[in-house]
Amino acid sequence: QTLPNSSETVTEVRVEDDRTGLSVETLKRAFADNLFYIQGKFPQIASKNDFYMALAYTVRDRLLRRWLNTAETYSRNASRTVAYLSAEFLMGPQLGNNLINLGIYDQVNQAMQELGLDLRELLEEEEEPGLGNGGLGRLAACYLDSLATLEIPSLGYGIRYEFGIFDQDIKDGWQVEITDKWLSAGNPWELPRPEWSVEVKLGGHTEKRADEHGNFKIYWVPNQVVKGIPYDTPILGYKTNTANTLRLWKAEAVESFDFYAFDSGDYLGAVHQKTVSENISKVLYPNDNSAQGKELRLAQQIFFVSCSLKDMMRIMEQQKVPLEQFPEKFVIQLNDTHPSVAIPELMRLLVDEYDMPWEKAWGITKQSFAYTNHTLLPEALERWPIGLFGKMLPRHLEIIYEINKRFLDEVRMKFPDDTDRLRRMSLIDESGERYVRMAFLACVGSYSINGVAALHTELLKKDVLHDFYEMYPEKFNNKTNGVTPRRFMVLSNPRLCRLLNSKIGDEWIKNLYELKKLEAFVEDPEFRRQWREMKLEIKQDVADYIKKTTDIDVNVNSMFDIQAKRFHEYKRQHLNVLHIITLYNRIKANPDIDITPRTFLFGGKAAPGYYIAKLIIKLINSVGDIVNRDPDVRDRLKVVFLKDFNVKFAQRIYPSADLSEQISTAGKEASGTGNMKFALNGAITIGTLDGANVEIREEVGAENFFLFGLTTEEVYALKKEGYQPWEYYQKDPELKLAIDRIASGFFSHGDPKLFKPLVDHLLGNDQYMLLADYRSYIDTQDRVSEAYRDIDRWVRMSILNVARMGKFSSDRSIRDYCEDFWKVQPVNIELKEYVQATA
Ligand code: C3B
Repeated sequence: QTLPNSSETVTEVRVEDDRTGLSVETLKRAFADNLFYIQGKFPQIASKNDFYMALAYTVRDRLLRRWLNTAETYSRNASRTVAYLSAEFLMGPQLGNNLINLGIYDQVNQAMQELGLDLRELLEEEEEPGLGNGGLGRLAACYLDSLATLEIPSLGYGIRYEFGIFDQDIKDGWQVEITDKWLSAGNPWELPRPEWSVEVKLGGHTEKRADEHGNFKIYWVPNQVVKGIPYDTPILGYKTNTANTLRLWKAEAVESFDFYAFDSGDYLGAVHQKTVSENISKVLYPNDNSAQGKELRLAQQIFFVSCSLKDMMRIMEQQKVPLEQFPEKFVIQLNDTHPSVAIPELMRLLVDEYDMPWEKAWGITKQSFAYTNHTLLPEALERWPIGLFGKMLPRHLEIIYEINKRFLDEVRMKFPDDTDRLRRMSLIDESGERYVRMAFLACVGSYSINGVAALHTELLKKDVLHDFYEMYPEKFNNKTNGVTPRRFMVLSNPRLCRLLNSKIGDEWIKNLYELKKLEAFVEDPEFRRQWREMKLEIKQDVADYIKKTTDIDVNVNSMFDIQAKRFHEYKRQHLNVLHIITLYNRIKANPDIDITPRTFLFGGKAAPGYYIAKLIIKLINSVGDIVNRDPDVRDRLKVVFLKDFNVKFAQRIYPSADLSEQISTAGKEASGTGNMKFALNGAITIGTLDGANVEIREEVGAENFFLFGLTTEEVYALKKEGYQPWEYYQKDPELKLAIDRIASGFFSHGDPKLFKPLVDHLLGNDQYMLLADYRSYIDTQDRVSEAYRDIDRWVRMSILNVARMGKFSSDRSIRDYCEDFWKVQPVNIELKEYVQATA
């Protein structure tokens, strides 16, 4: 093949069939080829990971045509694009999802079988990119899936952490953290794009100097410059030609360190500088729902935000879109406040680097950003101490002061003579040490502000952002979260899918409201029998897994009662434990008591610095040690803590649940998304009126949902009148006995000190009101036990839950975003047969 030598010359290169063909024969040949030429192995000595890699490359080859065509089409049309900025993308394993979305799962499964390999085992091999903590990061991943499926031009922008969320081990009942070296075996799904690297400035000071025309300008003199290198991962839509891009930035030193060595002679100093730069994308902060006011964290935020904005500007330049049209070309969605320094950074780029007048730049900025709030917890609302912020971002601090000055003028105009309002709304908190309030900055700089469930949005308007709601009511809107049925049903629950497809076809995968058609079969006893059998098979798989990993025997006819989510006091895993202890106490008081057998499964990580959360994990394991071994229990209760809950593991566990525990204190869980994944797989929820539970209950019907506990208003009212947890403890003998068991050292080899901090929290101020909700929870659990005994009734509830969950597809959420304020249209991608190489 000769290379074209002038712009008129066009060479057509036929893409080799081995790289695109989908027949089982071609897949086998391509797989063998990749094993040999990429992994460099004969099958006889190849490891499981070699086989996984060979298959991953075989699949990657088959999606590249979609990926390149998508990029080319967007570029040619200069399509309006959603830029989803997020510090976290909890993607989970890629291979299985790509097989599903390409529609080649069955062929590949057969090809592997014919080669004597087990596809499921190869899927297990993948080290998942755990670049997120929990709900917020996983939501971003679900949204990318839906954006691609709905053919919406979009880019995810984030950080390519070298170490993602830590792996969790359990030693002597305690959580132990292990660094997540997810890249060590190589990552076949990403392509580095070093030609699109950008530089980011940090630190230093600003100076006012005259430019070459004698005009005074502000110059930022940084003391550190780092390079951001983009790594692209394809995001396939389900059965469409669209393949969007997730672009993650890796930090490196600006020049190779030998450059510095030659330049300054300071070899070791130069190597040190390289390490400092690379540290920026080294590790994900492992906090969920709590802000870490660390310098490095702020460096991560400005790093990926600045890289991403410059990348958007590069794209505009390449597509010849004038900078003034930034808000027409891009809508930037801020996933919480983590990327909100994008607001002053865009101002800085426009004003300082493109010499735009302030008013014009501000007009562009406030039309470009939209902000999603994900939490009401005060400890999770980001605030940066002025000193730290100014040291890292001196120019951005000046810009924030200017934004604030103009904003407070606006407040004064709208609410004259209201100085307290000015103090409350200032972007700078001056009540003690001075802070930048990032949520307020996001509100001022965005044209849309949304919460993630109806109740959450109402509470934002009423409480945390009330002043901003009064100032800009038109900006506020709700976008209830959703989850992708591709990963959390099709991929994770093939048994359920087969059953659904046999009754209602497979339209539901793209239009989840189609599940409604299941209601027609709820009265069919044969269908209910099949449903029940399906659930049993799934539970058997999980029981085998539990046996293999923990050596605990569980009874598949017992109710699988599951709480899987990050550990946090507001999520109240310890309320669940109080229920377990209560059942245990009932058995101890009367060993022949007739109780519904249950298997309690827990999964989830605690932030490494969150002592009480880690103590709750220890408590679960300690209670399990006693309960699981006590002969009086006669295997009617089992308590299992499954370590290292992650996306891969979540996919395995959700389908097996009978009961889904969604028991947060009302008003604390913004939405929850695990609640949706469980219900979509046929679990019944026991839950409070919190987050999206409220809407799930509305959809599935109150009779198919176990509601308990105080409402948000009741929580507020009780707090106001002076909540006394001690009184509940004194009044309720079952509660008292449960807490006394913990306090006495019964679960800690007679050591009353071990769980004392936890007991003190509960009896002292009980911030999350476990004691107030205990009785209602226990009584409701008794109703759950009763309901489970009537298995036919339970199966009906399970079917109706699935049938009525259509609303909670992330496709619906994304459609709402698109129609309501993103104003972006789908772009159809045509697959071209040939790749054209032009000079
Ligand atoms: C979470 C919230 O805690 C969940 O209620 C919500 O469903 C998800 O976000 C997605 O919206 N969240 C989180 O995971 N991390 C934060 N820092 C804040 C909220």
